[in-house]
Amino acid sequence: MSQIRRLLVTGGAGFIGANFVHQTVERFPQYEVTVLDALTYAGNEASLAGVRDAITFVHGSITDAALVEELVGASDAVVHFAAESHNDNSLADPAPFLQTNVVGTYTLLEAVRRHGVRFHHVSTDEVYGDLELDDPRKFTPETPYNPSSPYSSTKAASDLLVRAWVRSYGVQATLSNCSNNYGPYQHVEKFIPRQITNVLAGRRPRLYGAGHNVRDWIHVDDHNAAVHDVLERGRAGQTYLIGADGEVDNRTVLATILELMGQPADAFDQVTDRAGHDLRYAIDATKLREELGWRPRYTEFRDGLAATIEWYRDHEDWWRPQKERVEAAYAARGQ
Ligand code: NAD
Ligand code: TDX
Repeated sequence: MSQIRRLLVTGGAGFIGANFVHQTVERFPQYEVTVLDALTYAGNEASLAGVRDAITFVHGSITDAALVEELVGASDAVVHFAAESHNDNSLADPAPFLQTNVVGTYTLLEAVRRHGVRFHHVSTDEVYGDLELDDPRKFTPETPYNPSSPYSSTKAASDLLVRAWVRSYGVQATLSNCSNNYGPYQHVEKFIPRQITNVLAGRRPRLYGAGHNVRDWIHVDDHNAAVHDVLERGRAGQTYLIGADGEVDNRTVLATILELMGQPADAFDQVTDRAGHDLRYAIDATKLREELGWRPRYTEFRDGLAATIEWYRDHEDWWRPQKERVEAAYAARGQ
């Protein structure tokens, strides 16, 4: 049984973090949850509506050492989601990615080191670079790091900081590297919500290049259930890869969205490809499954996607305020 009672969640107003807070309040009511979030363009307090009374919300940055010191000192464990998370933004301006992903993670590590607090670092499969379409291999915890973008290289840097703090200072940390998430509360800049809200707003969906790129989709609730498993039962210093065998190419994802939303199959535009666009990600989650007994609940991507479409249909008030600004920024880049 875990000794954790006071849980600090960084980035809890973002997509995965907010879903994590909802799941935690529901499944683990014994935790006292504090969220630390800077409420950047990607953070939205409305994503915590419904659980707001069950948690403490602190508006602030993980790069604020004094604030982090105080909050970590009052916690038994930290689950670290906060990041600049969008590849396209990192190509346009890498600076905030260095500050939040690298300096912010460093700031948290120094605080957990001083206070002897358990740390879980949430990361991405993108640290491993990409695979050829016909490569039979998937990413494993032993795959060498080879990140492509400013985003993924700063996430790789943050992972390496965590590993070094484990080895050099004995920090009690675990890491997880997950594949592409989908589900409620995902920002409209990301692929799936962008296309769903384009259709809902009467705009044409936008596919980068030929759309042959493959992502390994996992429902956000399955990701977060795995994070809880690692937090409760993972071994300190270990890396767990999280994925649900959900490889689908972008063209097929878009075709499924169009079909589920009653649109013609050709009702989309092909636009300028992403610079350095990773071709394929694929996760081997054997360690997570065998060591911690984790299993995904969303095994039919089409069903999860249909539920996600319904969520965006029902929550226009949540996504609409972001939509125009995001599309204007894409349009300026020819995307
Ligand atoms: P997101 O962009 O939706 O949310 C990020 C949150 O962090 C926002 O609420 C934002 O306000 C907050 N934040 C940003 N800078 C901050 C700072 N300096 N201090 C405090 N808060 C700050 O991101 P997401 O998609 O929910 O991703 C969460 C984490 O999961 C990230 O670490 C990301 O690398 C990782 N991850 C994401 C995916 C995915 O598919 N989205 C997959 C694997 C791993
Ligand atoms: O309009 C679009 N059209 C398009 O074809 C957008 C926004 C994306 N794409 C493509 C690019 C990718 O091949 O769709 C794929 C998915 O794109 P994103 O949603 O931007 O995700 P990705 O770059 O794969 O990264 C995501 O998964 C790993 C998250 O944003 C990261 O935070 C996470 O680490």
